[in-house]
Amino acid sequence: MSSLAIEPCPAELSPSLLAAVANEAASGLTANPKTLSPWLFYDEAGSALFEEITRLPEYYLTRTERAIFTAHADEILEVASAGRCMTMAELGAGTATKTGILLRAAVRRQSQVMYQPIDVSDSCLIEARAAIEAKIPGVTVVPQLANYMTQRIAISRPRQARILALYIGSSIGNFSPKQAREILQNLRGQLEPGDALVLGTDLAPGTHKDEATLVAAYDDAAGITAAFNRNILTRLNRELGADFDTSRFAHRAVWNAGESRIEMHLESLMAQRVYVPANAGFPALDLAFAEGETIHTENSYKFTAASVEALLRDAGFAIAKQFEDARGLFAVTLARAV
Ligand code: AVJ
Repeated sequence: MSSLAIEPCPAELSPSLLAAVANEAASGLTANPKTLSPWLFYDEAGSALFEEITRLPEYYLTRTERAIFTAHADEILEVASAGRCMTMAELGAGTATKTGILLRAAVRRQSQVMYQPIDVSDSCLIEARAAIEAKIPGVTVVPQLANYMTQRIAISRPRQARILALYIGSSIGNFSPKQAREILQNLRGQLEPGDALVLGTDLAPGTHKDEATLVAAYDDAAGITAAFNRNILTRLNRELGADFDTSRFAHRAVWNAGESRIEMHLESLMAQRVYVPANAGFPALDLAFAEGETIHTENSYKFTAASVEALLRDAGFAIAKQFEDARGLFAVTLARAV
């Protein structure tokens, strides 16, 4: 398969990004329990580590979703378009290999397809446009710079086309159920009845999947996920001048059954202090860590067929079709705006 993988985007520490990072540190590290937002993972080094994660033997998510798309792309496009011309819009980028499978299926049905990736990173969007237009003739990329979590998105609809929205890669898993509902409601606001959504969700452990399989995906033997998690501290050292000793924090991946989520934490291996200088108007932080205290860095929510359906229903969608891999690890849901 020809690769559409997009190179990690170059680091661009604009004043607004510096302020956003300083804000996360000031609010998250003074909270109890301490937290940091998962978007902080994705600096240049972290984006490269995430690409590595997607190829790990334990991290079944990416390859399983890709296999579902490969097996069902034509059917997804057939059901979604219902005989009409369509345009595709995607929340979040960095998943261009998987999007490519659906885009190729779309250009088999109609010679020209408009693809609208929506992302917060300008450089990612520019690279995505170049890669896709070069590799998939017939696709016109119309990027949109927006944060789909905090801003209203605007999807354009050329000549009465149906919209097929993509929210794949288990990206929705980073958000609480309430935030997830808001994101899908925001998206639904741009759609008309009959438009479609492809939602990729990782599944909770149950009859088909054991907890160990799930936890291993977030705690791989090669230690890549541990490096990805610790990189958040390296980033704060570089961008804010903090003095974290990353060797004094251990990677932890924990299944929280009550909340149906994997949690990633960085556990302080000893009592220690960490200093973060003042940045962008945020005050300096003199932080105390107890031995065993953690920084909660990520939630990755896991679903059941029923919980996906309930989430979609609350946002104004009805399920058209649900696809799972043979091992019952991952679900791709095709829903229709009602
Ligand atoms: C990019 C949010 C889908 O939750 O599986 C991978 C991020 N974190 N390994 C996920 C992640 C640790 C990933 N998502």
